[in-house]
Parts: sequence; structure tokens; C-alpha cells
Amino acid sequence: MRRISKKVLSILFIIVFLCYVSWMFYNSSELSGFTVLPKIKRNLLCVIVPYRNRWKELQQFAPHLHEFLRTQNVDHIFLIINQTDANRFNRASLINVGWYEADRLDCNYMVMHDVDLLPLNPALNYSYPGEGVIRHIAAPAYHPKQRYDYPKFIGGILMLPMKEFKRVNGMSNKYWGWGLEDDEFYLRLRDSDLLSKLERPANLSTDRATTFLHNHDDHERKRDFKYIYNQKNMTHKRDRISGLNNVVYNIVGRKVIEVEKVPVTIVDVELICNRTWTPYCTFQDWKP
Ligand SMILES: [Mn+2]
Repeated sequence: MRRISKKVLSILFIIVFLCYVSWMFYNSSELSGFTVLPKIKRNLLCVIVPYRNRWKELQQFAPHLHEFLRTQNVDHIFLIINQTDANRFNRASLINVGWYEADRLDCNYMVMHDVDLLPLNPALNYSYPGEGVIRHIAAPAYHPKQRYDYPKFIGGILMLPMKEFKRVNGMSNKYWGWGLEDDEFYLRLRDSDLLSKLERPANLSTDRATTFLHNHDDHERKRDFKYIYNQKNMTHKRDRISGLNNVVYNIVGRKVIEVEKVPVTIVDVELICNRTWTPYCTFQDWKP
């Protein structure tokens, strides 16, 4: 009787021990091989591209940036946010929509990226910037266009954790047509005390002409500079009303296409304009 229970006890002990060991392996094997380490969550970057009718640029952008990120070991998803309605282009609202799409895909950081601005210098860092860090990649001193060389410029390519974008309520929805939405976003960052951690590339071996490729034909791609109705007044004011929490839109479709074998998600978006608030979102009915 005594001998049996001893045997049973040692078998039980072995079973418990084996269970414990396999449980440890199970918990650690996913990402770190067979060492007993805590789980590490991988960083995932969503590249959010506000877009309309730039197929030629996209065909160069996606393969180039894909290779650039692959070299830096950056896991990423391309989200092309394609504005399909008849309103004027609204870059900021498209980026707000992009945030929701990125959130669905579990990205923990994002970069809002002009489709016509390609990084050339491998020292431009696309890895996770860290909590609370805003990384302006298209730094004023290196942007191909001299006109962007002012200290508050944060346009072109701007990276931040998803959390931080939400914290400032994203971008303003009142910017229809070209420009100034990025300057308004700068004020949001300032008001949330995020500018102390604004990071920019510095001391690069390249200059304004060789850090990025600006794939923008000024004749073929005319910018929509026109100010109508109360637009001028509206666009020069900090917006404390609109943002990520009240962008109005419909997703018309989502599809994954391949651009030279690089998977790219195209999200077709219809932005809904409140014409009482921003009558200048369309030229329809406008008489000078
Ligand atoms: Mn451009």
C-alpha cells in the first residue's frame, strides 16, 4: 500500500512537472524561441496615405517605401485612403479615417505620408519612436521644397504612436482644398504638450536635394489654392470643435491590390461635408 502511493506520488509529480515545463515553453515559444522570456509585442506601422488620383506616384511610392522599410526591419501595412466623393480634397479628414482603419488592423504607430515624397537616405528612421514621441521625418531643413523651411512645419511625413493621435483628437476636418491643416495639427500637439518630444533627423550626410525625392510635377498636379466663402477666415483659426471624434464618412470599399508584388490596401472613402459649417468644401453653387 505504502509503496504504491509512493509510486503514484512520483508519477503525479512528474506529470505536474512536465505540464509546468510545457506551459512555460508554450508561453514563450511564439516569439522568442525556446527561452523563457516574457511575451514581446511587435511594433506594427500603418503607413497612412491621403490619396486621390495619384496612380503614377503610387506605383513608385509603394515598392520604394516597402523596400526601404524592409531594410529597417519595420513591419508595416500600406493604407491608401482614397477620397471618392465630389468634394474638394481633404487631407486631414482622410488621415482621421486612416487612423480608424489602422486601429482595426492593430497598428500601434502610424506615419502620415505624402505619396509623392520618397525617403532616400537610409538614416531616416521609421522604427517605433516611443511613447509620446512625435517624429517629423520630412524635417524643414531636408524637405526638397525650400518654402517648407520654417520651424513649425510638420507636414509631408509625420510619425507618431496611435495613442498620441487620439489624444489630440486627430486632425481638423475643416480643411478642404490645399494647405494649412498641418499647421493646425502643430497647434494641437503644442496644446497637448507633445512638442517637447518632437524629434527630427539631424546631421544627415545628405541635403535638401538628396534626402528625399519629391515626385511632384507642378504643372501636371496643380494645387487647389482657391479660397471661397469664409474659407480664409476659417483656415487660420485653431479648431477646437472637430477632429477624430466627429469625422463623417462612408467606407465605400476596401481592397488589397498588389503594386509590383507589394500588397497595398486601398480604402475608398466618401467624406460627408457639413455645408453650413464649411460651405467651401465644394465649388458647386459658388459664384464669384
Ligand atoms: Mn507634393
